[in-house]
Amino acid sequence: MKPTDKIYVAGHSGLVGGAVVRVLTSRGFSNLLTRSRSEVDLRDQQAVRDLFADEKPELVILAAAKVGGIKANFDAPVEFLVENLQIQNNVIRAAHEAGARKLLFLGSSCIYPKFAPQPIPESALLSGSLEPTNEAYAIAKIAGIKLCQAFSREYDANFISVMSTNLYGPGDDFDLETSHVLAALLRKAHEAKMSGAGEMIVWGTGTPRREFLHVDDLAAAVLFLLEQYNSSEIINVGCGEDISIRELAELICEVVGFRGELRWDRSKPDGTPRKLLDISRIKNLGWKPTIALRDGIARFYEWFLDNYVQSMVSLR
Ligand code: GFB
Repeated sequence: MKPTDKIYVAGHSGLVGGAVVRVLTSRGFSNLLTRSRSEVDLRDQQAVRDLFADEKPELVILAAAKVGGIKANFDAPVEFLVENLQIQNNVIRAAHEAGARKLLFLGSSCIYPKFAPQPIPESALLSGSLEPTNEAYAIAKIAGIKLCQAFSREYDANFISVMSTNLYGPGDDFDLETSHVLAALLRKAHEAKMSGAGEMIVWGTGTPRREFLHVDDLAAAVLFLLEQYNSSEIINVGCGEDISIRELAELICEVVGFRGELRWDRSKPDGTPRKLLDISRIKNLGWKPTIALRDGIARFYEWFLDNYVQSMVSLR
């Protein structure tokens, strides 16, 4: 890759796309192509075709997707399925038609079966039934993987698919209806501390286990794979360790400084019992995560105070 390569980051204003833009910029890539949703709606096939025909990016990072936590996924399966299929079908096809040299498609650990062996190897794909709470999103992402693989086989395209574990970090969603667990609990713990509440509500039973990767680590892995990985076989990216939701809630309370009780809302779903990725494939290539969970949460809390809390204050 050259610093002058034209790289289109689809979804640059999201959690992953934002981190990818930061890492590319910091490593000297100066020819980045980005478009906001109001400029180009990626669900619109003609708009996407026109963008690629006009701009002809050499490299494409497909980080645009409709995403959300367990509740958002469960409440809106139609939108999660249809919008993700539209976005990825449009972008992947247009990238091929416009002659992109390489495309990197971002998937998620929820593509694997609910009861996959742990840690989950890439070979577990399509070996069992999916977790129902995020089946629609998972089916869309599996279709994206298969489309990239089809382009590789039929047209010799260098389209790779990267499966990331649960992410957190700057640019995360803090809306309690749609967010993922880590951002939700950070906000809840902060608000409970500030209001002097005696307890904070956490969904489910606390027993599910999840693996959390700081989005800056994922972005570094994306750049690493863009430079080094040229296989149509999917590849996992995670931190290699998981933690129960109870342990996560306790850790967040400690970092934030909330000393009240946790109250479990068992009417909310637990989702899949465990989701830990086997990251030996990417480790063997020479990549490893650098941000430990406690440090990552502390950094993320600082970002939350400087950005999210500040923006709320200025709205008042
Ligand atoms: O992060 P999360 O929403 O999604 O929830 P998944 C993880 C676990 O945290 C579940 C529990 O067991 C939740 O019940 N949890 C506890 C909470 N308190 C909260 C809370 O306040 N908010 C939220 N959101 N969860 C998503 C998928 O699954 O993971 C997506 O739905 C995607 O498709 C994403 O794959 C990475 O880890 O269960």
